[in-house]
Amino acid sequence: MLGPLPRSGTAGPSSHGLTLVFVLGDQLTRDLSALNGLAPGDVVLMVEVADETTYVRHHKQKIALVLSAMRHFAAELRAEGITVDYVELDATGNTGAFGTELVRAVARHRPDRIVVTEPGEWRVRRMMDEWPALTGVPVEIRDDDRFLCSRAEFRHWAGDRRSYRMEFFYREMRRRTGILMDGDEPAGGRWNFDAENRKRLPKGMRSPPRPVFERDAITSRVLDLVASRFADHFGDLDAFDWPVTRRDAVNALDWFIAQALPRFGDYQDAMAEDDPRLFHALLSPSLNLGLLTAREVCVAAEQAYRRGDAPLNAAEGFIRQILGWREYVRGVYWLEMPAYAETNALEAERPLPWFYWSGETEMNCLARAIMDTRRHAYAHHIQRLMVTGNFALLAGIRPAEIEEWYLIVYADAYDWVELPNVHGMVAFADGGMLASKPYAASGAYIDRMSDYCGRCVYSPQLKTGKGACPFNLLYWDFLMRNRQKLEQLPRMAMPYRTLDRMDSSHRETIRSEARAFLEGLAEPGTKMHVATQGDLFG
Ligand code: FAD
Ligand code: DLZ
Ligand code: SF4
Repeated sequence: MLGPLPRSGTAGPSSHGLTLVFVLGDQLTRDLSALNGLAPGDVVLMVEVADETTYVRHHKQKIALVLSAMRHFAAELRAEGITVDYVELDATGNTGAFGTELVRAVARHRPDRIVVTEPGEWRVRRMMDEWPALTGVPVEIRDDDRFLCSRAEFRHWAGDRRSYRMEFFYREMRRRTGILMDGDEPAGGRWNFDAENRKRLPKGMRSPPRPVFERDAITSRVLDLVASRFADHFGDLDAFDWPVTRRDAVNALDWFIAQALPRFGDYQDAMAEDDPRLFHALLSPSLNLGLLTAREVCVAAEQAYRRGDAPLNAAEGFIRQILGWREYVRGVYWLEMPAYAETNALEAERPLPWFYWSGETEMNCLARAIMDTRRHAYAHHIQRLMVTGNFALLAGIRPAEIEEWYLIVYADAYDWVELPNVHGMVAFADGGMLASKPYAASGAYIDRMSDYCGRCVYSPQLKTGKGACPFNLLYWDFLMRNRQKLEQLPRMAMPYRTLDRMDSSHRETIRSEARAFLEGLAEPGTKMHVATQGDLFG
């Protein structure tokens, strides 16, 4: 059971002299713990720094989103009468790093103390340990209470387990929060509607038009800055259309609940070439920046169900993603880092193929998912997991390279959420700590869930030979290559039984065709060879 836990670091009105409250770019929440108890005369510091915009070469839209949302948040605080010291990226004297910007701000304001909310990432948490010595001022680090499960509560739930299962955690969270519960029982008598939530999109069905978020002067200035300063980063800017304020984000939530949630469950796993976003919420960037809270989003979905505006399989399927998966991966991240990122259980060592950047591959599903990503800094969960992720798993791509790709290309990507999803769910690099089996699938799965295969040069029906879908070859080859590590997993018994029923010459053909395909991925001089990103994405 998740037990009650003490909260540390929440403050009442300040009994200090001047406090410098440092708000990071993904902490744009008015009732952030660090902003709690702000006194007259206190100063909020926000800094745009080169280190954060380039520690990986983020998609242009991600940088624009974070900077525009930061500037809007600062303006909202100022409108309340709060003093905000805001350092723009191009400001004279900007040193480009959190620590040195804090030092400069301390010289400007001479605070008695610095208050900050713990960051989302391990990398930044380590930096914070250095700040007292660096600035000569005590630093109070407060809990991030925007999550429904605190780090300590997750640790308590995890106990001595060496592997965790989302389903059990999720049920505990339902009980503990009361979300979608009727007394002690799950609403509708069932915890899980996954079986109903795997429908293929019927021919002719299209998602409703999405709301458009007008670019104001702040966003336009940021887009110009990003276009000139980060021209060589991956991704297009022209389709930028993300909510940059809480008001926009609430409008996006309202639109989703009214227009898309009713069909979210049924078509949650479907993929459509001409309608890539389907009935998904596109709320992850707003949630991860702090423009929306996890609780309000779950409550809005529950209320739609209670009003009869959305079926239970939709509300449950959606709430499971946030109350379940989102909280779960964050819990695993903080419990297991930093060692978590170092494991490579399947000993995958192949470099990331070049087409992950260019989209130039004849595999239509991959080309579509990558081009959608490049245009929108977005792909939905099944594109990430079962197309780009599945290919990387089957091809044995080095986990660190896949992780970096995912951290770069999505507008919602932050280490705490990207890393467990990629390292654990996609690459199975943690050996099963986060998921009970690798999410590996052949072309048949992609064909069942999408319309990609109809426009592909390969055929999902062909298992070997000319025109055979590479996912088919790679799937069985992956099982053979990793037999020792995977066959003891209960959920892998069936695929291994099927493999064993194949005659040995067929298995040998698969092996040699898969080997040839994988060697082709690395051939220098082909479209697929791996190179540094250079200036190719302008
Ligand atoms: P919807 O499908 O509408 O889902 C609703 C919400 O549920 C999302 O907004 C998100 O907050 C949450 N959610 C759903 N699945 C997950 C999950 N597995 N983990 C955490 N939250 C989840 N999500 C991120 O926010 N940032 C990432 O960097 C990220 N990287 C991912 C990498 C891989 C390989 C995979 C398989 C998944 C990743 N996810 C990530 C989870 C998920 O794909 C995105 O949250 C989702 O696609 C966001 O789009 P949406 O808001 O339309 O989601
Ligand atoms: C992602 C990002 C970017 C691109 N730029 C900034 C920035 O200039 N200033 C800032 O405070 N935060 C930025 N961020 C978000 C941080 O990377 C994020 O706060 C840390 O990763 C901690 O989770
Ligand atoms: Fe992808 Fe294979 Fe279908 Fe082509 S045939 S779209 S490679 S799954």
